[in-house]
Amino acid sequence: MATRDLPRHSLTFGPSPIHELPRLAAHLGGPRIFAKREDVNSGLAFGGNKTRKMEYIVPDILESGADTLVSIGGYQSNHTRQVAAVAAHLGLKARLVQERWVDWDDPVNDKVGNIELSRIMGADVRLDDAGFDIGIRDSWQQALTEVEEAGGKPYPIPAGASEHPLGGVGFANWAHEVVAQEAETGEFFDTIIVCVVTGSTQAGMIAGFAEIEDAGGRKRRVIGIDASATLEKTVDQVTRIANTTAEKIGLGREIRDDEVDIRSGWAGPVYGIPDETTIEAIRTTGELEGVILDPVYEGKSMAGLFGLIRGGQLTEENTVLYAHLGGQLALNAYSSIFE
Ligand code: 5PA
Repeated sequence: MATRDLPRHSLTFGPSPIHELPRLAAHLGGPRIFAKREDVNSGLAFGGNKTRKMEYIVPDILESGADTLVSIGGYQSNHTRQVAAVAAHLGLKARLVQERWVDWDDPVNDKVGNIELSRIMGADVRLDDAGFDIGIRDSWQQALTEVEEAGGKPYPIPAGASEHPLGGVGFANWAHEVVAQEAETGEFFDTIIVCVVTGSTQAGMIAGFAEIEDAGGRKRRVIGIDASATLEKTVDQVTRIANTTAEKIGLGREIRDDEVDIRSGWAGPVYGIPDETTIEAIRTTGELEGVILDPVYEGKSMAGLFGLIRGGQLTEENTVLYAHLGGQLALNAYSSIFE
C-alpha cells in the first residue's frame, strides 16, 4: 500500500508550517535555510515528531482493543510525553518507564518539563536507573507483563516508536507533505537536515522520498545528524527501519546505502550532553530568529547544519530544509547552561 493509502488517525493541526530563517542564513553565509516546524504541529501537549509517528500507529492501537499504552524513554523523554498525551486524547491509560539515560545532575531533571507534563496527563510514570540504549529493554518488557498481570491490555510502543513496524510511516507522509508544500510555494529543498537518535524519523523520510523519486520526483538528500554518538549502531538501525517502512509503503525495492546519509561530529560527548557547538547553535538560532532549540536533539542537528555550511559541504547552490522536531520542554532541566 502506498503511504497515502495507509490508515491515519489525525493528531496534528494539518501540514506543519514551513518558514524561512533569513537572518540565520545571512549569518552563516551559504544556502537559504527554511525550517519545517514539528514543534508546533499539534495541540496535544506541544506535539513533536512522535505525534506524527503516532498518527499511523493509533489505528492499530484502536483495532487491538488495548487499554494501556506502554512506552519507554529517558527522564526527559519527549516521546513518552507525547504517548501520554495521545493516551489522554484517546481515553486510554499510559504506563511509562523513564530511565536515567543522561548523567545530568540538575536536581529537577526528573521533575520538570516533559516528565511533569506526563504526570499532569495522568500517566503512570516509573523511574528506572538504567542508562541510555536505543534497543529493547528488560524494564519495558516487565512493564508490559505488569500491566497484563493487573488485568489490563497493554499496547507496546518502543523507544521513540522506532522499532514499531509502523514507526517510520509518519515521516514517509512528511516527505509527501513537503512535496505538496513545495508545489504551493515554488521552492525546492534539495537538502533536508534532521536529528537522528532512535531512527524512525529519518528512516521514514528516506522511504517517503524514495517513493517520491521512484515515481519521477526530483532527487534530494536527507542528511541525518547523529545526536547520540553511536554512529555505527544508528546507521544500522536507520537502514533497517527505512527498509521496514519501504515495505509498509510498497516501495518495491530495498533502500540503497547511499540513501542512508548520517553525519557525526555534533553529538557532544554522549547522548543528552551538549558541547560548545550545541550551545552556540542554540544561542545563535535564538538570538537571530527567536526560534528555540533544545540541548539534546535539535541543538545538535542545528550544530551539524552550521558545521556543514562552514565546512563548505552546503553552499549558496543549496536550499536547506531543517526539520525542527520539537524537544524544547527538556530545556527546563538544563537551565544551568544559560545562567
Ligand atoms: C527525538 C527523539 P528519532 O528518535 O526518530 O531518531 O528522533 C530523534 C529526535 N528530536 C529528534 C527530538 C525533539 C526528539 O525527541 N526522542 C526520543 C525521546 O524519548 O524523546 C526517542 C528518543
